[in-house]
Amino acid sequence: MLFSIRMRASQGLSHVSGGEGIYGRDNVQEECCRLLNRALGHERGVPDSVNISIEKLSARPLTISSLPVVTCRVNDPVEAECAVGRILKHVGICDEAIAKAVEMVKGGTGVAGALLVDAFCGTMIPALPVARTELATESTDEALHEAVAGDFKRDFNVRVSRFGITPGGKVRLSQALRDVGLTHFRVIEALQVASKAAGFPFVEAELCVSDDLNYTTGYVASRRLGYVRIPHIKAEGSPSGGRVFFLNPAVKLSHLMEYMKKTPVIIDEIGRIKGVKPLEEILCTADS
Ligand code: PML
Repeated sequence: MLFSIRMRASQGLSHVSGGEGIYGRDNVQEECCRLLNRALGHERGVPDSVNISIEKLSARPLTISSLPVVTCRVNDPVEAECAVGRILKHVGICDEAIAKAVEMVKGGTGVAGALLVDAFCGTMIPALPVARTELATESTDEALHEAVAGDFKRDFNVRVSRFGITPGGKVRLSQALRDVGLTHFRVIEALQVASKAAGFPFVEAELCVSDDLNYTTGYVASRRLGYVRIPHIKAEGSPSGGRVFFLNPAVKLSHLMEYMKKTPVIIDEIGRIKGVKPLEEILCTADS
């Protein structure tokens, strides 16, 4: 029997901390305590509200591999932004979409979920709650593509949910990450989100920057280049950040929402974990 556990902590209307995983019955209590401690000990202070939800999974999770991991060698935010642009362009994202995404994460998206951008023209795509998209037909799917006026924080973001890693996978992943000097819990958690998202064929790429003040490494993920970590993606002490999915415009949004929010996915096999590499090598490796 497996349970999906999700924690969300907020300060006023803003998301400040989150965490998620899939666990067996025996680990539910321990994981809830761990997530609660994370929320209460957050660097931005004690949150106004902490919600922990525990759901028994009725479907068996899809088993997937984690994306390969590499860290790009960059020295400062200017080089980091250049690397983000080069990587995204390399995997087929248009300049307008790259500029839009960079601008959004620099400003701080202020939402726990991912904003959606058309990978090939750069317009934002609204994401409506599953309850509304469950009724969507092929024709309303087209309508959902049209950018709507109004609160983009409500309408444009999708939170990836119901993902996890098997206990054996976690041991192997932690060891492989430790071997290249990576011990922060964020790497394991973000890799799970990125691997689940990359499993959806219409997600062309993802850009993610932590909104934590002192966590300055972000990533660009794609099936082609894997999970590319970008240090110095923002300045120390900056509250900005967020997550953007670059979508192939042929996507059916109802399918995307169903997969991201509802389909349980668990990592067992671990992709290759590489250390720090220069950008050119990361781009070349993908072509070979
Ligand atoms: C987050 O947890 O807010 C995103 C962190 C992304 C980077 C994790 C890493 O160091 O690989």
